[in-house]
Amino acid sequence: MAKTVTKSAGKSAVKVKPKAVAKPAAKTASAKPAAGKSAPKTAKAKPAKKPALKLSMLKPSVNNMAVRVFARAAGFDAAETDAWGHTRSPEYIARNPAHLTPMIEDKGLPRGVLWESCAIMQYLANKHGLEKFYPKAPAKRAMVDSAMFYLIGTLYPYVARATYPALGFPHYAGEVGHSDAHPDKKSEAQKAAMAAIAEPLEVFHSFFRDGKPFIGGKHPSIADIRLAATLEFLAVIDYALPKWAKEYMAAIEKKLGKAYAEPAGDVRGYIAYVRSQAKASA
Ligand SMILES: N[C@@H](CCC(=O)N[C@@H](CS)C(=O)NCC(=O)O)C(=O)O
Repeated sequence: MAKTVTKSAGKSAVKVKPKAVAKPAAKTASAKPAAGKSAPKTAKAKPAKKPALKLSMLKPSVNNMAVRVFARAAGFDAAETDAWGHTRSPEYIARNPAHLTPMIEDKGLPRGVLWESCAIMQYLANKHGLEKFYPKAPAKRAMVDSAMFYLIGTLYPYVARATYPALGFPHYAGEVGHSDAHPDKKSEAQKAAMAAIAEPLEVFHSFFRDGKPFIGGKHPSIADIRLAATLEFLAVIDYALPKWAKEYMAAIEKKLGKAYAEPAGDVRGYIAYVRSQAKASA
């Protein structure tokens, strides 16, 4: 497996507050100040160590892009393993029977690994106190959760059905990819999914953002990262995004800088590649 160690949190990326920076629990438990008390001041405070993260990922995937953006924006020292071609190997399946990426490895987890992009971001934000990305107040947190569940359960299936055929993803667990229906029927289903995107997309704007720059308020939350990453795929079908969505994506990229642009570059590069292939064979 190819291993790439990413540089996390560039200049423009969000800095993790020292309080939020995690160290491996076993080593640091005794050094942790009591709740509510600040750490004793030392003459020369060492720069906070970035929390380590082991992530198996696929570069062309927006499910992966969400976690990769979050890891960089939150300042993790992320070691990324490119799992392309390995997700169905016996070794991978022994750890992750769902054979999915993104997947993190963490000794604190009951089974040592965790998949599902939103669950990964929720876990890391909880573990490291990253409230800027995932508010702690129950009502605010509920809105972020609702936006993410709505995305995974409603918007994403439409986006997948509309874009996966054009992206050349063979393993989509949906009717477009797997059914043995006539190609015309598949094309009809793809078009219907494309048409269905507009309604849930508008819900993110009118209900979840509700006049705020981001679902998270002034700062992008994990739901915003998940939404912006999802919308990246729509370029492959030349989907006409509404003006607000284009501005919203640009605002997230501006706010998160390299943390967003680098993983987005992998997705955009893949889209450019499949489009050039499609042109060449036309
Ligand atoms: N709902 C999941 C979707 C994960 C997913 O579909 N991952 C795909 C890449 S986009 C994958 O790893 N596929 C490899 C395989 O099934 O072997 C998430 O948000 O993480």
